[in-house]
Formats: sequence, C-alpha cells, structure tokens
Amino acid sequence: MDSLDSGEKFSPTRDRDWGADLQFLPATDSKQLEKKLYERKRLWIGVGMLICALALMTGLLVWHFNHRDVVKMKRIYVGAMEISDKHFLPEYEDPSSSEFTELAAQVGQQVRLNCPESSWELTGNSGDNGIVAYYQSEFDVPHCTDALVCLTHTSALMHWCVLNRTSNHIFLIIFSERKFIDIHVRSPGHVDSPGFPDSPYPSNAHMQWKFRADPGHRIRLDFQDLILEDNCQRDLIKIFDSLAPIEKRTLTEQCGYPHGSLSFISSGNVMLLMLVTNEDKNFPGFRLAGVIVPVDDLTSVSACYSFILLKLFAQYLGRSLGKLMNPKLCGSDLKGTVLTVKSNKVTIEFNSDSSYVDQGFAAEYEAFTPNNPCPGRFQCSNNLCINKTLQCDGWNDCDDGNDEANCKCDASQILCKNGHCKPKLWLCDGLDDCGDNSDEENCVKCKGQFSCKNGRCVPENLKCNGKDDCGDGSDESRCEKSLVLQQCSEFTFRCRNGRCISKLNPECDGEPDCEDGSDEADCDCGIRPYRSSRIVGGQASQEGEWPWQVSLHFKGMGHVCGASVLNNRWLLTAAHCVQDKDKQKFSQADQWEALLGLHEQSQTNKWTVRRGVKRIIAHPDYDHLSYDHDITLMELDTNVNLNQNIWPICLPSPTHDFPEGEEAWITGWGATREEGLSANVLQKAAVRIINSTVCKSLLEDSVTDNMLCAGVLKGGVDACQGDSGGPLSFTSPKGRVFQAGVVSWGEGCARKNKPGVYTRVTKYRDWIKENSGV
Ligand code: 4AZ
Repeated sequence: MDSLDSGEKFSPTRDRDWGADLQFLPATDSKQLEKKLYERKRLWIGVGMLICALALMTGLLVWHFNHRDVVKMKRIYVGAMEISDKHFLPEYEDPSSSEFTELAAQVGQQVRLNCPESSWELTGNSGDNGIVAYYQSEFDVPHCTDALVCLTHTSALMHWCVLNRTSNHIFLIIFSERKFIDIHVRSPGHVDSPGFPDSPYPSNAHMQWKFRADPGHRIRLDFQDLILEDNCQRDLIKIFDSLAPIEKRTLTEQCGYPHGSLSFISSGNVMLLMLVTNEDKNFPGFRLAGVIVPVDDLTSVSACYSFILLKLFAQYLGRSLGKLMNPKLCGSDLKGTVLTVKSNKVTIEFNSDSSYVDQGFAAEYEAFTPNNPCPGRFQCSNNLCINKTLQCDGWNDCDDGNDEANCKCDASQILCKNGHCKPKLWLCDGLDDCGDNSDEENCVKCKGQFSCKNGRCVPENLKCNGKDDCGDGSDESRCEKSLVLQQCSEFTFRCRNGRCISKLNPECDGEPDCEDGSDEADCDCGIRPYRSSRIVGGQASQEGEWPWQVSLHFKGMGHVCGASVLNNRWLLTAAHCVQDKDKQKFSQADQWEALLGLHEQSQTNKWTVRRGVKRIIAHPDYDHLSYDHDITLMELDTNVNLNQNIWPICLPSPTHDFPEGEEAWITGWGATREEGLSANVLQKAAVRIINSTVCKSLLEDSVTDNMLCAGVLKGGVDACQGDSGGPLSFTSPKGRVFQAGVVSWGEGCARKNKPGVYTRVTKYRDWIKENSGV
C-alpha cells in the first residue's frame, strides 16, 4: 500500500513538535472536513439571516407601533349639559367674549376632572331657563378600537349630561371641506347649500349650520328644495333639536329627493343642520327658509309638524279621546286613523320622553250635529264624510270600504260577493279586486295548477324552480327570488352579462339581482325630486310633480305635443308629432323648441329650461295610417342641468310587465275635452292599464302588439289632442316611475269604452339604446 494511500501525510515521529495532542486526519476524512466546514458556514449564514430577520421584525414592529399613531382616527363625542344656576347673557353666543371664555373655562374644568386626557371645547350655549352648554370632544383613537370611556358628570353645576358617539360612517370620512356656520334667526331668512342651485354641493364636505333664536322662541326650518344623492350612506342632511350633533336629539335624516313638504320645528331655541357628503355624485343640495316662532304661537305644536305620521280625523261625538286611545297611539302605522268622539269636547294628550325625538302628528278635525253628520255628502261607517260621487266607483274612499258596499252594479260591472261593484275587466285578472277574492273565484283556467301565458297548465310546485316548464318561460317570470336561469324568455329579465333572471321587473328596485349588478345600474330616474310646491277628466298637477314632462313648441304654433325626459340630452315623443303636414315642416329639428321644467304654458319659472332640437330620429317603421311604431327620439342642441323640476323617467326593460288593471298616470297640456281648448297648467289623470284582447275588441282590431291601452272604460278620463308624445307614467311597487307608453291615438277623447292607445315603450327599449345610447 502506498504511504499516501495509507493516508499519512506527515510522519508523526518527524513532526513531533506539533504537539502530541495534534491529530491529523487520515486522507480518507478530508471530504468530511470540507463538509463540516461547509455546514459550519451554513450555520453562520443561518444565524446571520436569523439576526437579520429579527432585526427586520423589530424594525417592523417599531415602525408599526410608531405608525399606529398616524392611523389613529378621530372619534367625536358630543354632549350637552344644563347649567341651572346661571342666566343666559347675549355675550355667551360670542366665543371670543370674556363672558363666554370665563364660563367655558368653568364648565371645561368640571368636565376635565372626569376626562383629563381629552381636550374639550364649548361650542355654544343658550337656553330658555338657565344655560345649556354644548360641548364637543375629539379623541384620537387607534383604528378599530371601540372602547371609550363614557363619562357622567355628577357636579352640582351640571344638571344633566349626555355623551354620545356620533355615527361612525360620518367621521370615518376625511373631510376636505369642514365648515361651521352660526346663524341667529331674528327675521325670516334663507339658507342654501354651497352652490345651490347652479352647481352641485362639494365632495367630502361636513358642514354644520347652527341656528339660534332669542329665548322664548322656537326655530322652524322649511325646506323649499332638497336634492341629494339617493343614498344616505353617501350624502345626507341631519337636523338636530340641539346645537350639537347629539344622536338622541335627531329630528330627521334625509337624502335623495323627499316628497311632500319638509318642515321641522325645534323644541328649544336652537337647532343644528348638518350636511355630510362623500367623494362621488354631487347633487344641487338644498334651499330652506328659517323662521322664528314665538312659543305662545305653539299652543298646538303638533299642527306645525307637516310630516304626517299620525293623521287623525277627529270628528267629535264621544266623551274623551283619551279613553278612546286605549291602548295609546304611537309609532307610524296610524296614518289615516279616524276617531269619532261622541262629545262636544275632545282632548288629545301628547307625551314624549327625554330620548329620541320624531316628527309628531297632525290631526284634522271636523264638528257636526249628530242628526246630520254629513250634509250633502256620503257618511262612511267611521263617520268620515266623502263626496257622493265617490260612492260605488270601485275605489275604497272611506278607508273601511263602506262606500263600496251595497252598490247596484251597471252593465260594465260585476257584483262581488261582498256587495261591491268592480269593472268587468278586473274579473279573473289574478288580482283580488273585490277584497273577498270573489272576482278571482271560478276562473276556469288551470284548476289548482299554474296557468302559463301560452295557455298550458303546469303543477304549482314547478313555478319558480329555475326550469322552463311552461315552454314559454312564463312559470319562471314572476318569482320573488331572482334565480339565474338556463334559458332566457320573453318574460325574463336579461342582465348586461347576457344571463337571465327569474324576478319580475327587477330594474331599479333597490335589490341587486343580476350577478353583474346591471339591474341596478342607471337608476337616477323616475323619482320625483323634492316638491317645488287637460287631459280630459284630469286635475291640475303640482309644480315639479312630473319632472319628466316636456312641452314641445313648434315655431309660430306654441305647444303642439308632449315628450318625456330620458336624460340631460334626449327626449322621447311620438312619431306622428314630427310628420310634415302640407307647409308645416314638423320633421325639421330647427323648427322645434323643447320646454323642460314647465308648469304653466303662460309663464315659465326659475326651473324652466328652453332648448333647441338638434336631431329628430323618428322610428323608421312608423306607419301614418295605423300609427304603428309611433315613437321618436329628440336630441337637444345642448345638455340641460337636471333639477327638481327636470328629471328623467325610467325606461322599462323589454320584458318589463305593466299589469292589466293597475293604475298609470297621463299628463299633458292637451285639450280638456274632445275638440276643446288646451290646458294652461299641466294636467294629470289616473287611468288603468287595459287588457289588450279587450282593447282590440273595443277598438275594432286596429290595435297592434306595439300598442298598449289605458283608460277609464266608463269614460270621462283620457288623453286628448295636444297630449300626444307625452308619457304614460307607471309607478313601480318600490316607488320608481317607469314610462309604460307614449300618448299616441284614440277614438275621440274620454268616450265610454274607447280607451286611449299608447306606444308600448318596452317594444322599443333596444331601439332607444341603439339610437340615443340611453
Ligand atoms: C291627439 O290627437 C290625441 N284619446 C291623443 C290621444 C287621444 C286622442 C287624440 C286619446 O293627439
């Protein structure tokens, strides 16, 4: 064996100096040596990396804990306390006055005792008895921490104290516009949101208007206009019955375009209005009138609340109303309650506790002699008096159906089992019109089974199961749940992604039904912005009630036709309005002028906008003999700003269903009777959607499937000349208004059994989209 092979590198005898303990590895261990060195190296690298990781983690933790201060959010607590041993001085309204500073310091000291780490600020004080001090305290709290101490003050100086956390969603927004405005109401005045009415309110704004009146007075805020985004999570106003945003003192929270008059009155001499907006979609905002009311004028405070939650028609007959009100009345389900009191005296006792405030009630009262309660009118069994003409008209006017009982039905009516008369047309229409369902009994269609639109009968349990059992999809069209279907049909709603769902009329009903949310897209339509206060057999409408109604004026002729607003650029009208007649070139866009936001023909108002017409797109298949396809798009020469009196109507999807027998409204400035004069004030009238088969038989088959009939068969109510092109408005169960039809034609006006004929808008939904983009 070779010495090298033996593995000895050095002779131990020769290298003894190296020390006896020194051992040389045999040549065969050198690889292991390298491996061990390598492992040690790896170990050191590992340790190094671990140290680096630890350092990094420590750094991150340090950074995190430092950074936590940055992500702290503000929590604002507000409260009020009554100081009973002091009298109010006018100087207390001025925070820079020495009187205010002195009192604020005194109160602040008391408050700080209980919460040393907070910074307190007195925002104002005023009161009829003693002084009410409002304070606001801002806390920097770590995000997601909810634990905050709620303090109670026991000091003798402070009579009571409420601490309250202001709604989270308001203060999670970083407001770019924060403003506090102090207003002392001495005489009636106006307050507008910034930019109103010419430009929208700012984004991410948090504004507070603090109203004060002299002691002994109350403040009333009357909203003349209110148009905010239709989502209170985004933009809203809040009114507080205090000078600080104390939740329990909320009088109202409003967004969108509330209906009816909006008027709020304070219980003391202060009131706070708050406007909070987010970053997108800004609307015109509000205009309000602030009025002071001396306390003496408020002996019946309830009468000043104009939002009616409880409507009492108290006609005295009884002993005391208190006795009748057992159990006591509360909540909001009492609207329309009619009470009869058999006495010549009535007392309404109204109690409210210290917690939440609300709108109150309004009661109308009427006195009568017991032997002749309703002179010249019909007496309901609840003693309400109604006009005799409302008796046996098919509508429940008494509230208890009493005016429809024991009626003699005429030839066009059916007699219900309960004695009511209803139009024959409502027989077997799937709706309980009689109230006892007798109009829906013995309808020989599919006994115990579901009747498909194509006449087939399928077992009830196959309805809304996601499968087309009828063969025409009609068993999958009126479902409460919006199942995504395998197949689309003429009865199902098609989402933008092409998939169809089984819910009836899901558009803009506030519930997302399509997977892609397309059923709730483009829904800024069909809702009346807040109040801004013939048709044959109609009545004058209120200003702003039909903000989608347009008057089309032709050069030298004035009002000729109606139209509807689809968006800020496009109108919808009838094709027969834009057909040339001899020398009159109705097809020429430059001969027309559109008046939007118009109420009276004789005078425009501040909301009225005039626009020239840039383009007319009449339906290419319009037939001037049959009036088939009687529909036209009009493009305005410049866009309009939408406002409370100019607002688009919603367009129904091609499969939207407008049920027969249901109410719809016609509006216009047309003739108020056949061959009569046109109206000055915009007229409105309620009609009913009429079954197409019935309509075809009444109008001798000149009605096509592109037409829809509506009217009152006993006559007297109809659209007429000059109403053409205007909308047939249908309010969905969720309150949105859809355009069911365009006023088109009829046999005369308001004749018996001659309903009006309208262009069926659902048939043209795709055509409208293709030609206008709406
Ligand atoms: C018209 O001439 C007209 N009764 C419009 C509607 C009706 C009749 C006439 C329906 O514009």
